[in-house]
Amino acid sequence: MNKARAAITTLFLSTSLVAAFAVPATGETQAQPLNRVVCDAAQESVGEVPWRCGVEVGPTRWDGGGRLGDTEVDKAYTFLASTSRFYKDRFGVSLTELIGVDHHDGRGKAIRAAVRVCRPNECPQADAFWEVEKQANFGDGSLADDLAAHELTHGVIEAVSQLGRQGESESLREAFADIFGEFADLTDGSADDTPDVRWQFGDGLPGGTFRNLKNPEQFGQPSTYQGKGWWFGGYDYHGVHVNAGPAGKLAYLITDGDTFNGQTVRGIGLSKAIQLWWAALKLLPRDAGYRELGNALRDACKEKAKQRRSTGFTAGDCVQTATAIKAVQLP
Ligand SMILES: [Ca+2]
Ligand SMILES: [Ca+2]
Ligand SMILES: [Zn+2]
Repeated sequence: MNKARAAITTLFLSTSLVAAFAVPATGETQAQPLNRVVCDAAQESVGEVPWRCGVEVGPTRWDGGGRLGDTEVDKAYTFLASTSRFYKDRFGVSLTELIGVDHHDGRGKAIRAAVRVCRPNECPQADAFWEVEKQANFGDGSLADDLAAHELTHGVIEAVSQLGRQGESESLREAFADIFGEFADLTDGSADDTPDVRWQFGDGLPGGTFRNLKNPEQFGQPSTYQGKGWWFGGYDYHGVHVNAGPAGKLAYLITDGDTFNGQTVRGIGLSKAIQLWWAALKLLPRDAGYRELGNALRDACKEKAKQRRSTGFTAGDCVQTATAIKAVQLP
């Protein structure tokens, strides 16, 4: 008995020691203040050679210093803040702590971004991408609130989820990046948040909207699992984005509600939808696909409804969530 108790005490001690030094996977307890570093790639190719903002290339603007007045740099700087505010306000997560990196350049752990980024043989180019080296890269004309939040959310997904790097898992990475990108856009209070652009993705870009979560078909994405427009040709760059369609549609249905595919959904509203998708992201098992997404959303809702007083979720919200999942025909 004593022996067992001693063993348990030791276990507790070592667990708390580990807890004291480990960075929590979700970053929820971190209070790291916002710290940004933004660089101008000036149309250099990023991705093949080491190209770290703050190391190989000096920063243009950072928290506490630098030069104002470069439109692209200033936009990136602003969107790093608005996306950080979204994660802080909604989930208590410090984005700087969670996805920032310290290059020992004197700027500390910071969210890093580069603008006017080119790719080998593609210059100028209007794509944006997140690098595993923890840097958001924006091509010419790729700066909008939803797309910036999309790229930073790739870093978040890498940090808090078990989503894999192939098949439907890779599509769900794109889907969650779009969904949280649009959630951040819808709640950032920007002047362009009008009802007619709700759920449009890239609406703030010079090139305009290029995906629509409410109506994925508008840009050739399917609304239902393996439905019209589904890409059966493999999960290359094209396929992963196309097959993110049903998840975006699902986020729209759960949030706003609608009648679709013979099902009528009463939306649970933006605040609860944001919490639901966050909980589901963290619940997804390793290499999850669409079947696991449906399970995670249903399970997350049930858990929240159990704590109705603190979460505001009701059993009825979970019925609506299940109906929406049925509407997009998840397996
Ligand atoms: Ca917005
Ligand atoms: Ca948008
Ligand atoms: Zn993406």
